[in-house]
Amino acid sequence: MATKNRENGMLEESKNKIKLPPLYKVMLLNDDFTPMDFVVMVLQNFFFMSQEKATQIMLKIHTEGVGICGIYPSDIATTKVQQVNEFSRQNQHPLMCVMEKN
Ligand code: NFA
Repeated sequence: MATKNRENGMLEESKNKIKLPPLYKVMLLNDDFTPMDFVVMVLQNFFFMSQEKATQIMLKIHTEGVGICGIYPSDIATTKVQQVNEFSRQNQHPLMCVMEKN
């Protein structure tokens, strides 16, 4: 609610509101060539998933075409996408990591 500041009469619309940063979904896309084990390794090493969780998400991507790896602020999401894509290219796999506003 807009209230008036006692000292200077300014409106204090946002004084007590906590501003949350915009969040981005970081996702992996399915392809026909990247080995399943490599995707599981990426999910464990870059997104800190257990073997079980990583396998579950990898199979979801494999069957549905896309899966969410995590949800992060812009700078962290951007870094994850760059690191995963660079790692995939270094290993000659076409795996694609993308981000999308949540
Ligand atoms: N579809 C890939 C295969 O059959 C596995 C895969 C899963 C690739 C998830 C990319 C993402 N080898």
